[in-house]
Amino acid sequence: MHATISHPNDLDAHWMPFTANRLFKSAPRLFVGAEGNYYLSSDGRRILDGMAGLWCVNAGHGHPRIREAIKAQADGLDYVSCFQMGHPEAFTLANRMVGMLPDGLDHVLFSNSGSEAVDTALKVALAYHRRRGEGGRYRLIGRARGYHGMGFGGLSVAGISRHRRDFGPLLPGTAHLPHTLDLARNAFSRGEPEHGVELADDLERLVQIHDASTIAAVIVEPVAGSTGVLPPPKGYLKRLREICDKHGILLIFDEVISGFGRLGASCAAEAFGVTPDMITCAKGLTNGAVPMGATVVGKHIYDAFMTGPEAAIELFHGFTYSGHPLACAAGLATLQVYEEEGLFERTRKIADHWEQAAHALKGAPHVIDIRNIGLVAAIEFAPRPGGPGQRSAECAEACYQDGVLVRAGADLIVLSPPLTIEPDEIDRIFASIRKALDAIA
Ligand code: PXG
Repeated sequence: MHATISHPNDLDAHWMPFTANRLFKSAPRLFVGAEGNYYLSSDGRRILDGMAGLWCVNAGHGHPRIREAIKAQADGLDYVSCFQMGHPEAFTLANRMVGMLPDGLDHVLFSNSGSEAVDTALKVALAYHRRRGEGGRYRLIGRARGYHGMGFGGLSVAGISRHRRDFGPLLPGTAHLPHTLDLARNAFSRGEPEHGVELADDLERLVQIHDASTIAAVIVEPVAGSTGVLPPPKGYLKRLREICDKHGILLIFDEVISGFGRLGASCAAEAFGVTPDMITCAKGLTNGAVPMGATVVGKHIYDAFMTGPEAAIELFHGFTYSGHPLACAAGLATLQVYEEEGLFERTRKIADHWEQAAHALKGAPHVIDIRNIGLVAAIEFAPRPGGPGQRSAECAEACYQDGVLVRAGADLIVLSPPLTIEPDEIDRIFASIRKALDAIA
């Protein structure tokens, strides 16, 4: 029998995700509270959250409106399936989302995470073509350095080798576009880089190799996030849209990070004026307070399924928790907060200060690139000879000791604070990074 009392210092049973478990458990970092732009650590310190949780707490932690909405929903209807029954909030939330997203994104399939939203989009793309008599379109195209979650579908179109290599051949019939990072031409760009629109033409190369009739969809993050913030080169997304249109290929924007305010708009599609056939979202949809993902599709896609006998299920897909009442309540309250507090507009305004503060790090030790757009930024370091990744890990640790939480990637510091961040807090984040860099070899 296992003991039924859990000891706070018994860390063994939880196999932590994306974590060096043994290292963490030898020196755990635990949080016990959060409010606004700050975490409270278990050693009693207030830590400025430079990551909005994990790119998700866009309205700040513990927002009273969202908290109350979740509580009220838990007091009312705890759970009902959305399979052949439902509850009002799922419909209301879908309507609100469609109302705030650009025209052409009209119907919402709910799920529980970005990974599920992505796998849903990929499956819908395949089924859509089949419904229309083009079942030969099975190929799914992603991009190098792409991150689309941890499901087999998303991983198959993703382009981060370390995430893929342990898991076998993944889905057959995928291909990848090149990534858009070009330090030689675009280092220290502010916002969208000047150079690289032609990288979208690689899709024509893939069409030449595979033939358009085998290609179902292209999926990209409009701004690649996890890999280290790669804003799209000017004109790139538009070019991708044109090539997809020319060949009847669906375009999917993975907006798990770029959706709901990060770019000062409802989504990247709005920010860049390019409408894909589907977007995937999660994270900021519920302010991270309850897990939820969503795949939003154009009317043309939905309509292609609304044929055949009325009594027939149109899409054999869904999850136990699709449209979960608590997630819907959190989502509704979150969207209301974004609107009432004008957070997307605020983001557009404060993004200038953010950009200046980020780029003021140019010239700091080891810094070889700074990239930013909306309220997101990455600072890239020259790797320490013989110790790749060490500088960013040491920098993030020093910032944490200084009371600022930033995310370290491979020789990168990645930042995406709550959209509620104040100018002096922005300054504090970058001052902390500067101080750390001055001390790092
Ligand atoms: N697509 C994108 C673009 C994402 O950024 C997912 C899909 C998957 O979402 P879920 O909810 O299944 O995790 C993501 C998630 C990081 C980091 O360190 C980023 C994510 C998740 C975990 C860590 O940047 N993004």
